[in-house]
Amino acid sequence: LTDEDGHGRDLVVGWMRELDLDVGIDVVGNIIGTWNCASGAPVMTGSHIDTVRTGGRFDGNYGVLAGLEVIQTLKEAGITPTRPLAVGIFTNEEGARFAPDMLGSLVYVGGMSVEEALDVIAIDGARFADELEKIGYNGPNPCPGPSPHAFVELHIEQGPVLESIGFRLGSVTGVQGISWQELTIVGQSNHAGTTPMSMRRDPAFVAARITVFLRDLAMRYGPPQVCTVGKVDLVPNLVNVVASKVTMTVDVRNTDEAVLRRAELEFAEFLSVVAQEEDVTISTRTLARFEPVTFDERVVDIVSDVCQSFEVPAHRLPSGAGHDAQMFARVCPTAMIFVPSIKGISHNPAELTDDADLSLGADVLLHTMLRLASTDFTIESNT
Ligand code: HGY
Ligand code: MN
Ligand code: MN
Repeated sequence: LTDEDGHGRDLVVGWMRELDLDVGIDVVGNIIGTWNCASGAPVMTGSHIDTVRTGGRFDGNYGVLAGLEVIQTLKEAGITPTRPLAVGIFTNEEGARFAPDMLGSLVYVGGMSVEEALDVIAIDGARFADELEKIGYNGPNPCPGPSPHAFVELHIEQGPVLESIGFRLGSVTGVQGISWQELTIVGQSNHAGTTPMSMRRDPAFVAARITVFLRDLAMRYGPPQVCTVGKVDLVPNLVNVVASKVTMTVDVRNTDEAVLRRAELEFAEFLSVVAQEEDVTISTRTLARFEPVTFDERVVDIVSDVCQSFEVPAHRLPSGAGHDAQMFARVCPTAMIFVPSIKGISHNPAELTDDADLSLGADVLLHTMLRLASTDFTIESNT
């Protein structure tokens, strides 16, 4: 919702209009471009064009641009799908400034109220609704939005799996559970030189113990358990002052909900012990909490079949990153297509994927969308 986000939105909306799509903008700024070439609920693809501040060019952008490329290619080839095709750009997928992540698609599917979303306060104190209005994307369309016939998202893997096993395509089976918390640790600021160690109530030390505990927990649990401390703000953040307060974030994820809950419980117990030992207070605030999602087997199979039709087998894997598709799985048959990330790097300007893989992924997206358009999901698959 920065000015740069607004400019990016204007640019992509311009491309949607060049494709003669019907462009709708909703109350939390989601943008849906629809090719109304037929009747019925659309097959929808799409992703996000917001990035983490230090993000790469492909995370999100790739899925949106490939969706537009699919429509342009079909139009130029004179092929009219049997259902409308839609490309969505979902607001605030990253959640790094306004939590939670996937906020736009979550509101779109009715998982968060519009009122609650509009009142979210950013890490820099800005209010969501005000920032959305500033860039002119507080649209008229209501949320929840209409459910698509099916949803498929094309995305870079953002991890090392496909590259490490030599696969060019991934047929994504689901998304792991996500638990984000903000911790506020309050101790006592003091003189760095005169205060004996035995008298300190040092939140910076507690933050370090928390970070070490989370690393140990992830190592003890083993893969796919991951824990990340991404943001630590000390007050007053001065060389010769023992900090009075630390605000930090904790990102804990696992594909298994029961294990994720166990990790959260163990962490909560540790916080109460360390608060007592170090004589500080620790308060927690949930920033995001999404259970693991399993995609519709029928759509996952269609993705795999389409990949096979290109004689490029797809590896089945869960997504370590959150995606807008995990929200659409709540309302319609949904799955994802992955292409490899070189060296598994993402949320980093060095993020990169080979051109050949990018275009192969877009080809798979095109044929998957056509297959979804001609699939009647009301008939229980007899397999
Ligand atoms: O945090 C995530 O997994 C996503 O990039 N929002
Ligand atoms: Mn993404
Ligand atoms: Mn991302």
